[in-house]
Amino acid sequence: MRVARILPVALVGFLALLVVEPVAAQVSLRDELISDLNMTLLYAAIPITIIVEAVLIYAVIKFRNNDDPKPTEENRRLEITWTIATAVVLLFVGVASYQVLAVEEIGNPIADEERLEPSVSQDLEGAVGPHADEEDAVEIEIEAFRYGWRASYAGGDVSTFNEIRVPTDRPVYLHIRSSDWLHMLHVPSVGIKQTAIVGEYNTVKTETYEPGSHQFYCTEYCGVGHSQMNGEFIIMEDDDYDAWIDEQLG
Ligand SMILES: [Cu+2]
Repeated sequence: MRVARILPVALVGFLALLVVEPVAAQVSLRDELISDLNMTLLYAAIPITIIVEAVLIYAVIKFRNNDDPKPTEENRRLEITWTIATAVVLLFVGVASYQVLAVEEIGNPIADEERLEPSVSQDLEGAVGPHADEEDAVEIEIEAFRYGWRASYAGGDVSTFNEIRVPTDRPVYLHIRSSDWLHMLHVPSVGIKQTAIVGEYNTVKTETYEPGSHQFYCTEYCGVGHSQMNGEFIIMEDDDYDAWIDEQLG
C-alpha cells in the first residue's frame, strides 16, 4: 500500500519540476508552436509512463512467488476502463496536434480570395501569396537544384546561393520548388521543413523573432552532391534586411 501513497506525490513533484524548467527563447513562430506541442504531449506521456511502470514493478514484486498464477478471464469494468482511458489519451493527442497543424505557419497556407498574387518567376501551381492585410510580408522564391539552393528576393532582382535571408517580425513566405529532382529544405532550429518538387510550388509561411544564423540542409537524398546541399539561413533585424536589399539592388 505504501507504493500507492508515494506514487501521486512523486508524480506531482516531477510535474512541478517540469513547470519550473525555464523555456528557451524561441527563434520563430513555427519553432514556438512545435516546441509547445512537444511539451504538451510530454505532460501527457510522462504520467502514463510512470503509471504503467509502477503497475508493472508492483505486479512483479507482489506476485514474484506465485507458483500457480491464474489469468483474469473476464473483467468488464477493467476493459471499459482501459478502452475509455486510451480513447481520452488519443483524443487529447489528436486535438492538441490539430490545433498546431491547422495554423498556417505550420501547415501550408491555403489559397483564397483574400490573398495577393504570389510573386514567383514561373507559371506553376501551388504558390500562395500573403494575406491582403499583410502589407509588410516578404516573399522569397527558393529553387533547389542538384546541388544547391538559389533564393530570389524583391521579385527576382536580388538572389543568393546557399544562403537564405529573412527579416524578423514580419510574415515571410517561402515559395519552394525544384528544377530537376526531389529535394527538401530543412532548417531544424527555425522549424521549417518542406519538400521541393519539380513543376509545382510549395509555400511555407513563418515569422522569426531573433536575429541569428542557422544551418539548413537538403533532407531528401538526391545524388552524389546531396551532402554538400546545405547553407545558411540568416535572420536579420528588420531594418538591416531592408538596407541589405537596397544595397543589393544598387
Ligand atoms: Cu537535394
